[in-house]
Amino acid sequence: MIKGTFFCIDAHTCGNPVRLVTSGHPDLKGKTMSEKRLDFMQNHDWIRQGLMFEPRGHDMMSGAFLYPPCSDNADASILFIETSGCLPMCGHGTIGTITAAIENGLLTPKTEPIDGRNTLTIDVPNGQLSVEYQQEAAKITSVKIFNVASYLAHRDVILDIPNLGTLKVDVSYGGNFYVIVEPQENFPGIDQWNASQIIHWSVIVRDIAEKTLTCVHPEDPSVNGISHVLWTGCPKTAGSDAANAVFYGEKAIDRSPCGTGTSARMAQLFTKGQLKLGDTFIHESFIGSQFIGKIEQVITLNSDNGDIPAIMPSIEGRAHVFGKNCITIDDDDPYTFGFVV
Ligand code: PYC
Repeated sequence: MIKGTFFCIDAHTCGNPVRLVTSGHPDLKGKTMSEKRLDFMQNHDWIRQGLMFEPRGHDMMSGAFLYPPCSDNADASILFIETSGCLPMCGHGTIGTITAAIENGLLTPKTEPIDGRNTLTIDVPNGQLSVEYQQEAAKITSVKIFNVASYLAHRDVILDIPNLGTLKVDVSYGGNFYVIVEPQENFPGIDQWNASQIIHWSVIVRDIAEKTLTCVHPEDPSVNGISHVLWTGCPKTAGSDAANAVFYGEKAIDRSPCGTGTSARMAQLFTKGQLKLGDTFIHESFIGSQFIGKIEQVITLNSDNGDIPAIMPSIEGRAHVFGKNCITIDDDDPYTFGFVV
């Protein structure tokens, strides 16, 4: 028997997939996207599993549902679904969702353009985003997200990694918590490692960092835990300031420069005095695609342990829609909820 039928628009942001699900939305309990995300994870996660994992998805698959706004001032809300779970925020996912939704008439801004800039306000599980986009005829040619406050959570932590040696890492928040590893004695840089090495060591580094360090968002404790590892190295695309390989889920390396990862990296570099207010930061992905990051504002976050210096970053990139599809999830299918090899 068919459990669910889902129309989807498939797109990619700088190479990383975004599957915008346009029908089959479960009714979610809660007033905020944070509460709705928890309800989805507790009661409807089979939809994510069925649509993201093989055979309907793959290791890197990532997607979203567009919901009506939760706040009075917002145009819409986004729930992110990924192989790694329901992220509180996803940068490449937002860029792809906005592009696919506007190009297909699923989202129209409430407000008129300001000074020629098209703007949107979007509720996401960990806060609210302002979004600006550029349009040429029917195509969205750029989406700029003003992301949530980002900050360095732990600095210069030594992790002992069996069979690799010690690594000095930082942990930074840009919508998700990232372990950031820069080139050093036991890590030569992403340009010297292949994808299998990055995936192999990421699983171990994330696990050890998660057991060693506490990461809880000061304003929303439901946002917690280290989900990603961001490895750095020499860029290869002209104009890039830095390069990364972002690991997520069990086997994925982000094909995009990763919006929340770029925000986390800018917060780390800002706190360590290597970027300042107003700086742009062109970040390159593992496949050489680019996002433009910028430090838009500097703020202070209040936590029980004192004030935390933080930045309000923006990330700009482009997505391309390449297909539409109707996916069914059937009880009789031996892989109703997908599988991970
Ligand atoms: O762009 O924020 C991002 C992201 C998170 C995981 C994959 N991409």
